[in-house]
Amino acid sequence: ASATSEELRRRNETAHALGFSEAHGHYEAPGKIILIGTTAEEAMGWRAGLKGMVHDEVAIERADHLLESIYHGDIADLYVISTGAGDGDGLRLISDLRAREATRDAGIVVVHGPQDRREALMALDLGANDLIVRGADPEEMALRLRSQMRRKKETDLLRLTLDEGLRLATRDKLTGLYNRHYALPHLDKIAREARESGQHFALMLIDVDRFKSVNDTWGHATGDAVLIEVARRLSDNLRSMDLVSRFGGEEFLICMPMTSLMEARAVAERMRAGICARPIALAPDQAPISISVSIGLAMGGDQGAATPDVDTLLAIADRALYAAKAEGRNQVTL
Ligand code: GH3
Ligand code: MG
Ligand code: MG
Ligand code: MG
Repeated sequence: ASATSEELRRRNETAHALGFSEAHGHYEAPGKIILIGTTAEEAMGWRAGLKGMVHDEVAIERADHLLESIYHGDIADLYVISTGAGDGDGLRLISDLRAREATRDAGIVVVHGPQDRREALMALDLGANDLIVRGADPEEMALRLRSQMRRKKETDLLRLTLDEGLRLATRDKLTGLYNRHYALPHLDKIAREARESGQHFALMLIDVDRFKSVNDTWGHATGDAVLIEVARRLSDNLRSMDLVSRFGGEEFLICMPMTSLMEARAVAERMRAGICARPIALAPDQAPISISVSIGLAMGGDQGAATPDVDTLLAIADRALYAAKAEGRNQVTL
C-alpha cells in the first residue's frame, strides 16, 4: 500500500522526534546504554574502551540494583550484561528485562568467557540479541552496540508508527473523540453485554442547533473550535465506561452502559444545560458564542429478549432528535 503524503509527513515527524535522520537513514539522537559487569571494574573497563566510539550515554549499574532502577524509571535502550554479573547469575537479568514492559524491546548484549559456550547459547535462548566474547577489542564491542542501538531505535519508530496508525483509524482528528467506525462495533458490544447482564443502557444522538449559522457568521475555523469545546463539555459529563464519539459533522453519539432512563435523562439534561448556559469564549477579543444542542434519547435493554437491535435504537434516537428540533431545539426528547 502506498502511504499518502499526510502519512509520510507524520512518519517523518515521528522519526524526527525519535532522532532519526531522513538523510542518513539512521538515528542520531543519543540513547542510553547500561553496562553490568561481573565487577564494577570490568564495566569501567568497557566504558573506557567505548569512549568516543558511541555517542550514547553510557552508565554503569549493579546487577542487584537493576530492577530497582527500572522501577524508578531509569530505562536504557541497550543493556550489556556479563554472564558473571550478580554472583554468576547474569543470565537471569535477561529474563527480568524481557519480562518487563519498559525493557521488553531493549537491546541485550551478553559478554561471556571464551569457554562459556553453553552459557552463550542459553543467553540467546533467553532473548539476548548478541554476544561478545570477554576480552574482545573495543572496536568490536562498539560496532555490536551501535548495531543493537540502531535496531532498538527502529523498533521504537515502528511501534510509534503503529500506535499512531491505530489512533488515526479510531479517533476523529478534530475533536479527538472516537469516530463512527470505532463507535458502531463498540455499540454492538455494549448492547450484547447489556443483553447478557440484563442491564439497561442509554443511547443519545446530539446535534448542534443552527450550526450552519455559526460557520456563516464566524467562519469555518471558529466553527471547528466550537465543535472541540462541545466535545469537551460532553466528555466532562461522562464516566470512563461511557462511549462518546463524533458521529458526523456536528453530531455526536453517546452510549452509556448500565444506565437507567432516569439517569440518562439527568445526564442529557445536564449536558444540554451546560452547553447553552455558558457561551463559548474562544478569544479575548471576540464575543462569546451562544449555542445549544438538541438531544435524542433511546433506551436499550429494557424489553428483555425483545430489546431492539442497535440499528433500530439508532433510528429511535434519530427520530427523537428530529422531534426535539421540530419542537424548537435546545431540548432532550425521548
Ligand atoms: P439544525 O439545528 O437543524 O441542526 O441546523 P444546522 O445548521 O446545525 O444543520 P445543518 O445540517 O443544515 O448544518 C450543519 C452544518 O455543520 C453544515 C456543515 O457545514 C457544518 N459542519 C459539519 N462538519 C463541520 C466541521 O467539521 N467543521 C465546521 N466548522 N462545520 C461543520
Ligand atoms: Mg441538520
Ligand atoms: Mg445541527
Ligand atoms: Mg446535523
